[in-house]
Amino acid sequence: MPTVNVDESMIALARELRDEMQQFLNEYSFGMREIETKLEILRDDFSHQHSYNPIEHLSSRLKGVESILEKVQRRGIQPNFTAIREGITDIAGVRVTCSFVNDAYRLFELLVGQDDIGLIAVKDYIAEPKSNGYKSLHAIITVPVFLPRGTVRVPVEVQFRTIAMDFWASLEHKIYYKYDKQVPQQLLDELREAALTASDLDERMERLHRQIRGSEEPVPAPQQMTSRGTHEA
Ligand code: 0O2
Repeated sequence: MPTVNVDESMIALARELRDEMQQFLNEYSFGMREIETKLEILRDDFSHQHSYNPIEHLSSRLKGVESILEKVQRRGIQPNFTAIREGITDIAGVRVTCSFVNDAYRLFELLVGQDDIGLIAVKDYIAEPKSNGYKSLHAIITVPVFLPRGTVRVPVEVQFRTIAMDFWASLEHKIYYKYDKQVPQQLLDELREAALTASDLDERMERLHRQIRGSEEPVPAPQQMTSRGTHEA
């Protein structure tokens, strides 16, 4: 095999870039873990205090490098860490799946109401679904991450949705990619109809749930709590 002359300085540069990229992604991963912990604490406290669990499922994902670069290109963002930090706010994502719409809103309020959380933007696709039928409540929030080199505020996209919305979105996502984003009109129409059926199911289930639990409010309104999380008289 012929020997290739490897430029040492190029290798050093590549290693530096790799380390910088790893540090960049680590910050998002730490922020994501902070948010997951906050949601787990809310869930566990409700389960203990009210024998009621408002969260059916919690999941999180870190955007892959390829997917970040695709968004950088699509949005015309400068390919440097500072510009990417400012321009892309869904590198860290947490999804909260609830049984009922009401719980999705309550958990959103309880999370963004916490002292160390900053609210950057909200997209309420539950109140205003997308034209394809997609529903979810999206919040871009920031959370402080305390590192030896200082504190960084990390943006995390949190999606709140019901089980029915989640079922619809995961199927729609699969169809979208199966047809390489060119979904036949008939399927699009059926998906829109299925989204309406899912919304109808959400309403019925919430009504039934209210009948069973009566006027009892399993998840307290956040304004009833002090900054230390204790209930005000
Ligand atoms: P993944 O794999 O879930 O992370 P963008 O579309 O990202 O350029 P923006 O404004 O950031 O623009 O998007 P938005 O509206 O806040 O939605 C971002 C995320 O919401 C998506 O992330 C999906 O998770 C979800 N989402 C939004 N619209 C739809 C939809 O029509 N169908 C489904 N199934 N999910 C949707 P990613 O990064 O696309 O994917």
